[in-house]
Amino acid sequence: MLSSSRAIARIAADRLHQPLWKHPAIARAARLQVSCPKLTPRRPFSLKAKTMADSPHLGYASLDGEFRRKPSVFRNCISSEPGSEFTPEKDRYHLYISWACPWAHRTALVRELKGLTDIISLSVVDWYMGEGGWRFKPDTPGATDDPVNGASWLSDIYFKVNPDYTGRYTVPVLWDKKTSQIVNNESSEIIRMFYTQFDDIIEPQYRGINFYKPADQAKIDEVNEWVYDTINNGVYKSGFASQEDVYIAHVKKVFESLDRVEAMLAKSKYLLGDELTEADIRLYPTIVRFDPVYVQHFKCNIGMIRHDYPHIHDWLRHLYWDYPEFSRTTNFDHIKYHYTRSHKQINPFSITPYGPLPNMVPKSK
Ligand SMILES: N[C@@H](CCC(=O)N[C@@H](CS)C(=O)NCC(=O)O)C(=O)O
Repeated sequence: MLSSSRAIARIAADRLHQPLWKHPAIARAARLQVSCPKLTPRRPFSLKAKTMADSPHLGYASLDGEFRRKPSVFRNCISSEPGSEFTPEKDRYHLYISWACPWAHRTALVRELKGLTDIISLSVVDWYMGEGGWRFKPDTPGATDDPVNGASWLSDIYFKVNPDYTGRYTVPVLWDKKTSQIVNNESSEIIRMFYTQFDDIIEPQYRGINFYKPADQAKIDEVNEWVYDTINNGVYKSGFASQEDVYIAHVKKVFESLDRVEAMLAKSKYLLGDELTEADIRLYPTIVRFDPVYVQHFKCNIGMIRHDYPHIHDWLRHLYWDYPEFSRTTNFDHIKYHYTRSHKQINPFSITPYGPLPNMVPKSK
């Protein structure tokens, strides 16, 4: 429920046709907030600072308050080029994902959009991620076991490839059953392999669908760059910040970029015109998590998609309700439970907020 002053400000902002957070009353409140003395100690976890900051699994910020995502390690490519080690073949590759993870979400989505579900098999980890990382728990609705490697933990797969592995055990993982190794664990590269490399073996109706067409690449790259930094990863940088000034700097950038997206979607159906492109595919997993999780859990609460961003909201509902591939790969239970119950530093009692209701507003409203 909105406080009455906020509700009044929202109505006034609507009348002025400007984003809520730019309304003078809200801007004034935001300025006041910024100038408040810090109530939290600068290093809240001082006793365990080193361990916490170094924790690879749970999203703790570094000692300067910033969350920094580490680069992915396995970067091979599936390619039909002569001499390629990883050639496109049916039943050769297996994709490990979490329904909760926005990066893994992209890969599951493109696997569906490109008709690869019969070509590349899929395992889904449990939504809970603790100190040991992701685990397989097929009793959880929506999760599966690991029929390929028989692993109990995702880390087993990384150690199988390299017993001395010291990186993070992240999803997605694209696994090669033929040579028993990880092909790639970087979502932005996995989706591009899916666009083109399997075209000779997929059903004819999916061939030639390319969400990163050569003519559009420069525009897509440009949008991807700021969307990644300030929205996809921006929500994490806000939510995992351990100092208030760091959080405020990031949360403002999130909403500045949402305003930019809103302006783009006011002009066209998709981010870059009349066609769905990679730019939409990379934005969707963040926007679909925004109201249900990021607003409260990552404190990205200057506005909500459903109330403050009508064009983004229309775009989101179009993708979710009109494309079965988007709704089939969106599992709100895994999304909500994962964030709210895995990040104990943010939500120590693991109580999952009941709202907002519904997770996805119907198109007619
Ligand atoms: N750059 C990677 C990031 C993947 C990533 O950070 N996945 C998170 C889940 S949202 C993860 O598995 N984290 C486990 C960990 O950090 O130990 C990609 O886009 O594929």
